Amino acid sequence: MRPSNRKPSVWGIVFCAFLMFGCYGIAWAEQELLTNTGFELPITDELPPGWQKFSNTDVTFLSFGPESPTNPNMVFTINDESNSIGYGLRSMFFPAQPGQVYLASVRIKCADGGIGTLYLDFTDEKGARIQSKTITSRSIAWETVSVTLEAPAGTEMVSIILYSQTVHVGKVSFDDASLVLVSSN
Ligand SMILES: [Ca+2]
Repeated sequence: MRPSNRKPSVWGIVFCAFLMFGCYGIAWAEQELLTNTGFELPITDELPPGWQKFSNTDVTFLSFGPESPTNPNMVFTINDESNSIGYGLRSMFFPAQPGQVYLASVRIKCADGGIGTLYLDFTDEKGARIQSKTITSRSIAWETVSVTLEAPAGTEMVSIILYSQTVHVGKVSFDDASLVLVSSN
């Protein structure tokens, strides 16, 4: 065997630095709570894994498919044809505590007059709303919207809702949803 007097290669150093930086990056990153954030997983039981219908939404007005004939990226679309019925998807519920601050975001793209709404929703143990915060978009190009809110007293769970409100008519597409805990008091 040759004596081990070789100096580490530049690429070795770069690789080690990459590993170290990568580990720090993971430690720093806020943990994504949602699964199937981009609606890429195959539909099971009418809905994408990681999502449930909101309230009494008629799922026949929800669709999941490629962004366009030439873009296979999957998106979630609400085809809202009613000015008296709202439709939406809710994420799963996640345990939350009063004082925790959450950040929710999603990309929204509207068509045919549609308006999209993102809810950050704090609920009790039965899923009843305690407090929520919303943001809407009527952008016809993809737009990222986000909301931040501190969980109020009584909070047991946090979730997000992607919604087309009761009075709105049109199409709304959603993609790349996110829900993260940003701080705990
Ligand atoms: Ca997607």
